[in-house]
Amino acid sequence: MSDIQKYKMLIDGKRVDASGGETFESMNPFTGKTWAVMPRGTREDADRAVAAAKKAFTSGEWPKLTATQRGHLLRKLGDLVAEHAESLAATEVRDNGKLLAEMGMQLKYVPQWYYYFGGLADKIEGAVTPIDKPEHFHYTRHEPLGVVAAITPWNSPLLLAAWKLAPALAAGNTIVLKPSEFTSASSLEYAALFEKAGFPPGVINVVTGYGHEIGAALTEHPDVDKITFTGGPETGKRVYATGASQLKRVSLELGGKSPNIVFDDCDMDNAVKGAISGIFAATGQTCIAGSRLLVQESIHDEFVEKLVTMARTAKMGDPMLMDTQVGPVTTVPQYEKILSYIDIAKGEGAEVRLGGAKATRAECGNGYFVEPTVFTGVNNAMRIAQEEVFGPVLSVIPFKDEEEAIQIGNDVVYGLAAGVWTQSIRRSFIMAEKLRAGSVWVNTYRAVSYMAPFGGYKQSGVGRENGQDAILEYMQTKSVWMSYATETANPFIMR
Ligand code: TXE
Repeated sequence: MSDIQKYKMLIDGKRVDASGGETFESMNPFTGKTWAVMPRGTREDADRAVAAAKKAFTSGEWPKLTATQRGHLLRKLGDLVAEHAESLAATEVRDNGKLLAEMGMQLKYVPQWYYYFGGLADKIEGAVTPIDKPEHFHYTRHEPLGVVAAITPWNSPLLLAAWKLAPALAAGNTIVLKPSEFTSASSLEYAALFEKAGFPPGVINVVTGYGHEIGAALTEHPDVDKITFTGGPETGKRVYATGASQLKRVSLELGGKSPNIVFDDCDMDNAVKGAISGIFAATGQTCIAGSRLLVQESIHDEFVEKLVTMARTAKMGDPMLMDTQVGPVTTVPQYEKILSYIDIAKGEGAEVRLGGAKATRAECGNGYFVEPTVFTGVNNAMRIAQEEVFGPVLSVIPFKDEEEAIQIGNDVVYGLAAGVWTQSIRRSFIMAEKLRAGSVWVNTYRAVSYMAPFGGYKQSGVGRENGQDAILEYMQTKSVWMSYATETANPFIMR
């Protein structure tokens, strides 16, 4: 038990255990063994963290800082993330099973969120209105909301925390961050950087524990002004309903069943790579996974052949090795869910063209691995085409023409992303317009940036992250009226 790492939460600038003293274990999905224990935060801990965030919002140093000074702190945090990128990446690989090759890239990129929103902090300007009332002056102010509860999932903890923290802090809010119980370690290590960067105590708090315990307590807390949540659709709906009961601001980034659409006029080799990165990167555990591959009938068989040939070469194994291409599934429930969807697809009559089972390759050891799986003969009404699997499982669906591609592409409850592979400019514009998704990629897939607004249409979410849209999700507009009339008008008449 001695080499098991013990973590503490961060509340009001102090490293603390859970109030009840309880902990839970975190597993390394490659070894299948417990490697760390985390505090099992309680309702009381949620109260303490929210109280600290509220105090930091209303008194002390934070509310006195200018927007420019907040920007400096954010940029300092970005520098510190860059400095600690290697060790944070290693923690994420151990806790989450993400590939070191991907985490290295991701953590080099994460600082950009702090630099971008640090720069944006002092550029959110109100307006002077040419108001229609004589002898009145009117202007607007964009003000922070207050205490933000940021709830993150297990698939990309530090990246998704940055998507929330950077705009929320730039806007002047204070935060309680709760990472997923499956992958809390990196966020707790991250917490050490907040103090180093110079954020006053209580501005950013990090609590850990189960979603139905401390997660629910945060969303129900009357002093939480805004909830920003990334996670599964069912939990998202519950969080939305809880937020609605107190009319809190809520933004949600939920699942997807994104179509990756391949036309017969595409560059086929590029499209094959795009299809593979859409579904097998990050072991398919991404909300933007291109899990429905729509292929035009005229090239269907040739394309599937090329796709399967390339996907078959994917190297699985230890995520710490730089040449591993497909790592383990992060959690045991997720592993079971993926295998059960593979059975569902088989039961529905889909044909396994690749994989279709757990991976028993020697290099996968005792880890939770699923073979990269390709199903053909899928029609869009099947559950495998309608429901999010969140794993390396691709459903190939044939289509006749543009019109049918749009119809099938949009025929799901989700609308997070879509890909289009074509050499036609006309078709690119039409598809970009007609696909009901928050992000549309043409001849590329999985591109995201701190500059580009990201979010869902339909049941994929509410609100936008990234880009200039994101900061306004953490602000509210105040209308200020001033009169310079020498005499106040008739009080019984509305002006
Ligand atoms: O997510 P949850 P889970 C999808 C994916 C996956 C499914 C379930 O399909 O199979 O969701 O994953 C916290 N009040 N995505 O169970 O439950 C929880 O502690 C407040 C897509 O891991 O949504 C964690 O911090 N919070 C997704 C966070 O919510 C609660 C990424 C997400 O957990 C809570 C991950 C409650 N009642 C999974 N219950 C994406 N959009 O990328 C749980 N939580």
